[in-house]
Amino acid sequence: MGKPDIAFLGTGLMGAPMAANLLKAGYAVRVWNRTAEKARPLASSGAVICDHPLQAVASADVVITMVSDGAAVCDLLFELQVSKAMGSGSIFIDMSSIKPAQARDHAARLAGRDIDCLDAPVSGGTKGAKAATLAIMVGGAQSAFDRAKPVLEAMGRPVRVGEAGAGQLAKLANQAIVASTIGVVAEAMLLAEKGGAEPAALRKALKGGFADSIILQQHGERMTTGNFTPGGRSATQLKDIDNIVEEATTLSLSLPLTEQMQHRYRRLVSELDGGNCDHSSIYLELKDRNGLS
Ligand code: NA7
Repeated sequence: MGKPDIAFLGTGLMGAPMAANLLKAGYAVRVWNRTAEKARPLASSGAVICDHPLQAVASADVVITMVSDGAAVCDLLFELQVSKAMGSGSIFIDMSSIKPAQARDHAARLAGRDIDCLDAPVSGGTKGAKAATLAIMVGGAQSAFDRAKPVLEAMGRPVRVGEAGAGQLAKLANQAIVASTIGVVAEAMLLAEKGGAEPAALRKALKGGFADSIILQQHGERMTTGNFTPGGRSATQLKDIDNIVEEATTLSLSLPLTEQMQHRYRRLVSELDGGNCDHSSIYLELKDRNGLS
């Protein structure tokens, strides 16, 4: 069998480079985005730009969504009738970050339709999306994963972590680590800066040690240079933290570090106007709480 035809719905910060990598890997890709101008640049890479999601989905073997949240995915699937337009035997892959319960609900609603369903959220930001090195956490049947794996591998490194919803659960675990790590990297950078150490040299000195991480190197640099152009938006980080805390409550768990980061990201987004800044801008919230501009 040849390469499957792909419909890609949602070409925002992450979706656009992911769709570009599918095109680069030789897939035929039809794209749709709610705000049409964000999809248009993909035409030069060979994408067919569609005016309506159903136009993209009609003849697709694989439908991928990469939109803001569970409500947007649900709207596409069941209000705009994407699920009805999908053919028998096709695969639906939601790569958005949504609640595990929503992913399980979508899988259950598609189950009677002979459509394979995977939740496959990602980590790695726009850098990973462009480089096709995303961590892809997948929930769903093994057979569906096996079918979808070559497509996912064009965007990064897919690993199946369990049945429907497990990909989203893995993403919440990922975001708990990301949120708290960004928070503590911000504290380390501010401590060093205020105390008179050179921040770039500090990052170099810590490289390869126990405290080293992609977050220290990438987001630490952003904090030093003040570059908060979004790779991942603070508003998106807050959505994920809200979902972590909700899931933890369902599981009767208390997650104190995450709960503190929830409070701080909420403050950054609602009081300091940081929603559209990169999530490393929690550094600005830290400076603000220390009375530093
Ligand atoms: P962006 O750049 O904010 O992109 C969000 C995308 O979702 C963008 O294409 C939006 O279209 C689209 N969107 C939002 N709401 C809807 C509805 N209701 N219907 C259809 N499309 C919608 O975010 P990222 O690319 O960084 O993140 C995407 C996902 O990955 C998200 O789940 C993150 O948590 C991780 P627009 O261009 O605004 O018209």
